[in-house]
Amino acid sequence: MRRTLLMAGTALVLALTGQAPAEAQDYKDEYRVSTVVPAPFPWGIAAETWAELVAERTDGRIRMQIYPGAQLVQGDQTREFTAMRRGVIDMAVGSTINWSPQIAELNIFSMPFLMPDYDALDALTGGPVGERLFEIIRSNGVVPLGWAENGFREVTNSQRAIRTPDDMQGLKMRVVGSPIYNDIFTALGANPTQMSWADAQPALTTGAVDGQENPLTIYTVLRMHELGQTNVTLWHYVADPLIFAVNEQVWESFTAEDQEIVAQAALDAGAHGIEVARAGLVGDDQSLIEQIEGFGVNVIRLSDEERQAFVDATRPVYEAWRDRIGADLVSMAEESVANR
Ligand code: X2X
Repeated sequence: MRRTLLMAGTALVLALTGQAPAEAQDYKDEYRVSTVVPAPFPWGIAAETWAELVAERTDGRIRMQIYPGAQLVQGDQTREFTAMRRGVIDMAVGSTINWSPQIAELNIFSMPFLMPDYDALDALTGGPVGERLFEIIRSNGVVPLGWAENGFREVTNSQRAIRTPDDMQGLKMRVVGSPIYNDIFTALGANPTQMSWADAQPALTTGAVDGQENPLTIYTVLRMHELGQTNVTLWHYVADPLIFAVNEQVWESFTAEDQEIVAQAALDAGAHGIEVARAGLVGDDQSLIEQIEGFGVNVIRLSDEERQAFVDATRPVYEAWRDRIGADLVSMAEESVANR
């Protein structure tokens, strides 16, 4: 009798969804969530909020443990996406930069000076570009659920104020794991070295590199001014959104109700994470920048003409990457930015 009822229930779900129903009792004791930086960085806060909301709303059925420092891939953040696809990592809140070695289209956010402001970033993540990127990620065996934010990446260094591309000449710069960054900094006359975040921190501490580029929240939480990074140029050349995602098999193992909870929690955690990432950096509230100036740091705000010199110097890189990313996607992005 029980068995018949169960089969009838299964048939009903199959008829409604075309999928066999997942059983909550098959769940793992713990789901491993990869990030690069932990709380109190906005990135880690987004991941923790996601885990907390899911635990609360599933009454503890789904327990998510955050593993920062890309430790599940031995610190090599450029292998995070592959590990998630293969199920070595169950879930992640990951940077589009770190996943771009596998998904070339994600380099769209690293196109120099494509996004002049937060509205432009939102127009990409919240518009047809974001939808297209999520389709591509899905077709690679990973289920994307929403966006969070690392932030606009500003350039810092220990040697001198950067106001013109000339000021970059010969500076040893730590850059992230997409080759587009090598191209950008080479075009500007600097000397870029690609390094994981794990290696970047000692390199900054020992002075093995002169500078780096990261969002200002990374700068302040890490207290980079104490590592000699006393020149900060606000050039807003690229922005770094983050994606909440789940391995496909893990996703399919969840009941429809729990999928809904995990997805909604990602949206809610993303909204909170983005608010934290922008605090003190938008509109009249520039308090994060004032705090950095309060440390005695030389914060350089570029005039439109000064910024344009960097746009011009990196334009050949932008054009060279148009086809590598996909000319259609780049056009779509340019249109979204123009119509924001
Ligand atoms: O490595 C970086 O610079 C970081 C932490 O911003 C990313 O993972 C993209």
